[in-house]
Amino acid sequence: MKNKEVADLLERMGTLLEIKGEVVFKTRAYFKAAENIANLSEDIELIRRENRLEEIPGIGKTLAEKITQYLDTGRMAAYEKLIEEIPESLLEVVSVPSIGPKKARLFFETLKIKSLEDLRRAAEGGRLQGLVGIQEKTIENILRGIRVVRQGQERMNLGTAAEIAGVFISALEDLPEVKRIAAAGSLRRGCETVRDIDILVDSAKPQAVMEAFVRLPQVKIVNAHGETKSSILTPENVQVDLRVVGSESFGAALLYFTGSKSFNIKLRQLAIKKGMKVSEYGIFAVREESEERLAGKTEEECFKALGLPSIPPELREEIGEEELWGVFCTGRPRPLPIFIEPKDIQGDLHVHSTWSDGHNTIAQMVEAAQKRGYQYLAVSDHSAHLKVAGGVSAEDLKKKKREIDALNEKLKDFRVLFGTEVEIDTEGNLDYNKKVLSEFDIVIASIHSGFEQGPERLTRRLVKTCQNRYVHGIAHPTGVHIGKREPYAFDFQEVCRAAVDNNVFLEINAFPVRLDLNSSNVYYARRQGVKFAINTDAHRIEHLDYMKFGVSIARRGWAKKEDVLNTRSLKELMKAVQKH
Ligand code: DGT
Ligand code: CA
Ligand code: ZN
Repeated sequence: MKNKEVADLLERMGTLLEIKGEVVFKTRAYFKAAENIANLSEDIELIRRENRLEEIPGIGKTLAEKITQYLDTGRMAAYEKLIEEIPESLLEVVSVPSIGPKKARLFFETLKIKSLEDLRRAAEGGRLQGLVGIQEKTIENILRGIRVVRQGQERMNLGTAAEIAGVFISALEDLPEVKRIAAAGSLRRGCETVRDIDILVDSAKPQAVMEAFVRLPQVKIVNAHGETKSSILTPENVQVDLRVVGSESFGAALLYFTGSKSFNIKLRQLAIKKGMKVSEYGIFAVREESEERLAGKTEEECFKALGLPSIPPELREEIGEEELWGVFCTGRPRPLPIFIEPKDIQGDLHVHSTWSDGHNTIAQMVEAAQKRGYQYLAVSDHSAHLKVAGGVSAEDLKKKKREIDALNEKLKDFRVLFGTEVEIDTEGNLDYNKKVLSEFDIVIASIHSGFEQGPERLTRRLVKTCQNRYVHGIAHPTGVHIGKREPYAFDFQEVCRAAVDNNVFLEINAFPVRLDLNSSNVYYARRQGVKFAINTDAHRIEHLDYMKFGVSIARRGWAKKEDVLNTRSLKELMKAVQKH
């Protein structure tokens, strides 16, 4: 399907036209068309073949012609003409958070800034000073923004990594030569971001596996093609490394290539103390004359040979390292706690519907939640003043409530919760009044503006929100947007304290560009007694699948089932969120 490709192209075109200074109704037409195409469930090439492009909302005759030309020839003349005038690399420049189309045009016209690198040089060289609307603080923000964008180019988010790895694994797992296949590295550990993808295969015929791998259609460039190791780049320039090992050492290799490096070092030190050796080939007992192989087939067997329980990949990190090795290195090793698992989740407390900026109706979201075995779903749409995200007016809330009541009458063993994601304003007040707030089953509050206020005011806003008697939880508490925006500056310790004191949960937002709280936040907050909810922030039914990423983050923060409120039954959940 070329839907995403076409949508991306129109989106880029809209942004470039904005930089050019086109009128709003024209640029908006491109964004709207891009959005509608991205949301199609049908293949756009099929629609084009049947001459139905103009039936897509927001697509008129001229746009339909442009899309047809692109689908038939792989090029769009209007786009190519536009980028002669407005260089494509300006898209990088506007991806910096503090830079909108107007600033990008200003920099381009006055200083010939065409790319991120041009911008960095100009900012560092003091050449932005004195331009209209540019203050010292703006320049600092720009430089910080450039660093975040660069990091985003180097490391993808966990969701993207899982998706790409999944494509390669499903393409290879059915080969007769492949006995076992698994992702290793930072992806297996569930890290928020991943630099490259490591895949491991158990096979007695490495060459056949290598051949199949480098010939996959998802391979753009083959950087290395060896007998047991190959490395390729995908069209998105993501590096995928594939290694093949024999059955007797698959477990040891998986252990080794899962890392982290720091965990591997600790493991080797422990082995040495016990007169053993760990390598990617196996676990060995070291004797004077020889080495005896103790384990290697499975990871479990390797851990056992070292006298350890199976340590979950998410724990093989510097986060919690002291706690982890403290458990094993004392005279009386304790068993590890039992950490939360995806199957423990009973519902999602933060999803959107067509009442705000969601793509699916409440009924569709509910059906999808039931398919996932949930007991409840809180439909937490944006509040009135978040206009960009179609916030629900107090008036419309009554209709939404009636819709939910009607659904609940029909549903068996499932409950739709009347929720909201209410805006915290710049002073820490909420977007709905007390009367409106008291109607909801679940109120989660979040910040979408005023990120630059500085730590004092931001902390005060969040603490005040925790103290609000109608608020049950804080959504995406740090505001991070992976590859786009750093967390806003605030005192996390103080907010944790306010959350505990006021019985407010902090969300682990599972949406892959958020993953907010992150693993370190969870590890810290849990030790302060904070309770969590893992929510997907789904804007369409498919997004409900992001739950697993949130669960990985929770596990990386050593969270147990008890720490996460949406592992509880509906009754227990409602009891747990009661405010005193
Ligand atoms: P990434 O790719 O930066 O997101 O993080 P990782 O952890 O996937 O790192 P990567 O891809 O360089 O290596 C995968 C694993 O292989 C790593 O976690 C541990 C193991 N490994 C690779 N090179 C070394 C090394 O030089 N020493 C040790 N002890 N382990 C290594
Ligand atoms: Ca890696
Ligand atoms: Zn949301």
